[in-house]
Amino acid sequence: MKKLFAAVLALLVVTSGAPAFAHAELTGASPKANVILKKAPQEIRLTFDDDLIPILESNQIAVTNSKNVRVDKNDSTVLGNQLRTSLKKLQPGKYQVTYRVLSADGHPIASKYSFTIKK
Ligand SMILES: [Cu+2]
Repeated sequence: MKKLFAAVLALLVVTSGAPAFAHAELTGASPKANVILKKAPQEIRLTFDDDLIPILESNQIAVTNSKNVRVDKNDSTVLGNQLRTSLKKLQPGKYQVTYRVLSADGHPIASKYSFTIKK
């Protein structure tokens, strides 16, 4: 009986120590990473495999041009597992998308990618 109790206790410790959920991963992006576009996009839309936690400004997309000037409208909004932001009128060139989100398991995730608008 003592042995069984110890085994149950050990199991509880192991399961509670492991994360209940894996953190959100990017499953889709519009525009996609490294694409060369003919037309300027009007927004950035990122999709994750899990919902984001919309607390204050924990979920943000920033888009910058080759001179490191922000070209997004700084209006990032969360809708379930999606994060979107509007863009100003973009000229041909290379742009960098930087994002930071708070996934459902409480972990912040940050990454970046770029896309190009053809002349
Ligand atoms: Cu996580």
